[in-house]
Amino acid sequence: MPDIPRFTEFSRIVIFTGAGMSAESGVPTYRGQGGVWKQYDYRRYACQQAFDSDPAAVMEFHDYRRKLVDQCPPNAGHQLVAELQARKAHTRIITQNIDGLHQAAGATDVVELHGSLWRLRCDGCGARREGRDIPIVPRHCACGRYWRPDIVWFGDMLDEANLESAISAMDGCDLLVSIGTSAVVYPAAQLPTLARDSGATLVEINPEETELSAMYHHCLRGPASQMLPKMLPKLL
Ligand code: BV8
Ligand code: ZN
Repeated sequence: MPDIPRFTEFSRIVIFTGAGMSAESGVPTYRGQGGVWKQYDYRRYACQQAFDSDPAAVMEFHDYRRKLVDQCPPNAGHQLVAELQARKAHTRIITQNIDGLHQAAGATDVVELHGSLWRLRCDGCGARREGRDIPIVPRHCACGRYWRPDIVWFGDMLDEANLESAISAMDGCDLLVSIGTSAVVYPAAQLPTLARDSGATLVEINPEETELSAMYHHCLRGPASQMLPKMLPKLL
């Protein structure tokens, strides 16, 4: 197995994360055992149709998810990624996660491709609000409409600006580290192939094989918090 690449060897690093990045914080993943979509049918609780037909049930589900995630601290993997970004200019963090744990660990300028559990928007008047209120109150915007979780649900378009900054980060990087994603949700799953096409070194950190493992130069088979330190400079 060729030597594990070290962060110090690169100058434009992209860290691309999925739910596995937060697994060691206690946040359930989506498709493993105990996965969110195994317990809850997203068609009832986490999509536009459900919100349109039963906003109260959708908001209750998001109260529950906020309560769950609120107990989960950033883990050593989040800390290391935030440290790396602080030390190395041009390090970009692109996440599919909605838990805000990269930011809680001190990371900045995080691209949240699928939105945020901690942000609400009103599709009536366009208002947005960030907050950690559990349960979510008030339920209604001043204009009278229900606040909607500012999350990209299945069938929703991704935010154009977010997608563009993710694409340009992938096109311009020399190292792409994909951490804790099963690579099945599009268009996010496609992004690492842009890094490959631009000649970057590709590293996958995941205890399991994924749909895209074959394209990676290095697959570190283990949990994020144990695999990431292997990419730090060798001790003296
Ligand atoms: C869209 C919101 C236009 C948050 C989610 C082709 C092109 C475009 C779209 C599609 C297409 N084919 C199908 C579609 C539609 C759909 C899609 O991709 N479906 C899939 C399932 C086939 N895509 C969409 O609808 C997207 N919108 O494209 O709009 C359009 C519209 C209609 C039709 C065509 C085009 C919107 C996608 C966003 C959906 N939002 N959730 C929420 O409510 O919670 S889905 C959900 O999956 C989350 O967002 C999550 O971020 C995302 C990806 O999941 P992962 O993060 O990978 O998590 P998962 O549990 O799957 O895997 C965890 C991994 O971690 C595992 O591999 C595990 O081994 C590993 N792991 C575990 N422990 C650790 C670890 N790794 C490291 N360390 C550990 N300790
Ligand atoms: Zn409003």
